[in-house]
Amino acid sequence: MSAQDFLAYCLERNVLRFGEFRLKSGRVSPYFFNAGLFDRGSDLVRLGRHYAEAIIASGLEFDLVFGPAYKGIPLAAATAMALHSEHGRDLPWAFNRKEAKDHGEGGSIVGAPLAGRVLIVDDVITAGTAIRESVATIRAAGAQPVAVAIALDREERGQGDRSAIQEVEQDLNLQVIRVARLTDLIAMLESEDRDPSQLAALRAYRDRYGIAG
Ligand code: OMP
Repeated sequence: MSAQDFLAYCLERNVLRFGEFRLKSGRVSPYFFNAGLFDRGSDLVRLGRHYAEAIIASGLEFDLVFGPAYKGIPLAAATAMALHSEHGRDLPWAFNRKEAKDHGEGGSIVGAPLAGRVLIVDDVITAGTAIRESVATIRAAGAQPVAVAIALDREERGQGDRSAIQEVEQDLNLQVIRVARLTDLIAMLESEDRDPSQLAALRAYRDRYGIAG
């Protein structure tokens, strides 16, 4: 399963769309990746396999899979299942609540206790804001975030001049594992006979907000 197979599937399921979208960072993007539209059981099976394959290929050593609320939760569950069913790795997994519960079992972490080397599973990194929150949650629980696996690396600049991924790697000390990146999407559109205006808009956006090179 290649990055382009994954992106073709995202286009087919409308998870990846072209248009005009205002992002969390305030940037206005000609494309948007909406992982919430993986809304069938078969989507989760397939998605989990893509994440698990990228994670195993990276050679990362880790002890626990963590899904940040809300969108990361089903992604982490699907990934933990695929790590077991496809790769024989039966690992603990957990997620956080957005608001700590003050009754019943209490606390803000659900699932396995956070411990050891934690792999975060999330949807997209643009400027890197969301991932900072997850790192803080895991550290506060006394565990060590070591990597983040994402479906799409939009390959944009972060909060400063470096790429968002460089900021995450250098400032948060996290390895970044991605199923696909903007470069893969542009290459795929170039190889297909598609609407040239979509490709032009993607290139213009990359020139404005993308990483150098
Ligand atoms: P940063 O926090 O800027 O890295 O943006 C990542 C978050 O933006 C993701 O967790 C999503 O909530 C959202 N997002 C998408 O889901 N898909 C996109 O294509 C772009 C964004 C975004 O707003 O940048």
